[in-house]
Amino acid sequence: MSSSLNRGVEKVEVTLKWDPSPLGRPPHDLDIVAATYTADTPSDRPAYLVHFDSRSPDGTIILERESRTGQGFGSDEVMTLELDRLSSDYVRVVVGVVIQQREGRRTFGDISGSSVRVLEGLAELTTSDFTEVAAATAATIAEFSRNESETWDFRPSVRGFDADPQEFTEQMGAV
Ligand SMILES: [Ca+2]
Repeated sequence: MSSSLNRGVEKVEVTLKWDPSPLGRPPHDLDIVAATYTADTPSDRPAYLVHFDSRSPDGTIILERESRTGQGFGSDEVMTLELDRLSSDYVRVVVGVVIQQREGRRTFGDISGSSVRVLEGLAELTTSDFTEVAAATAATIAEFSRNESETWDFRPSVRGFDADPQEFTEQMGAV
């Protein structure tokens, strides 16, 4: 995991892909979500969120690519997190994936071909194909926390939630 010795995790990329829904069916829309926390932030109220319609105020966490359908080649959604540039006020970042529930309840088991990867450079920090959370509608994937030496620790954290996107953003800090 931490081959980087004391350097800590500096810049990571989260990539997500999934297969489009079958022809004639409502689209499947998955979203990468990042929640940031300060030392004072309660875990149910992130300092700020980054997802398809919300940006980080300082540009350190960016959703580079988004999809509402899963169509196309390669990664459907990509988020970059420059943890080493994050203001020292922020001590924790949780990243997850949530399925939009506009067309009725969808779980990871309903979405084919879905997978998420967390990379630092070419090194894969964690990956999941969501089979362990097949009954969930959202899942946390990774947690980053600032340690005493002011660098960032990484912890894989695949945990399923039965929550819509709004509820998930209020619950994901509890991992
Ligand atoms: Ca999306």
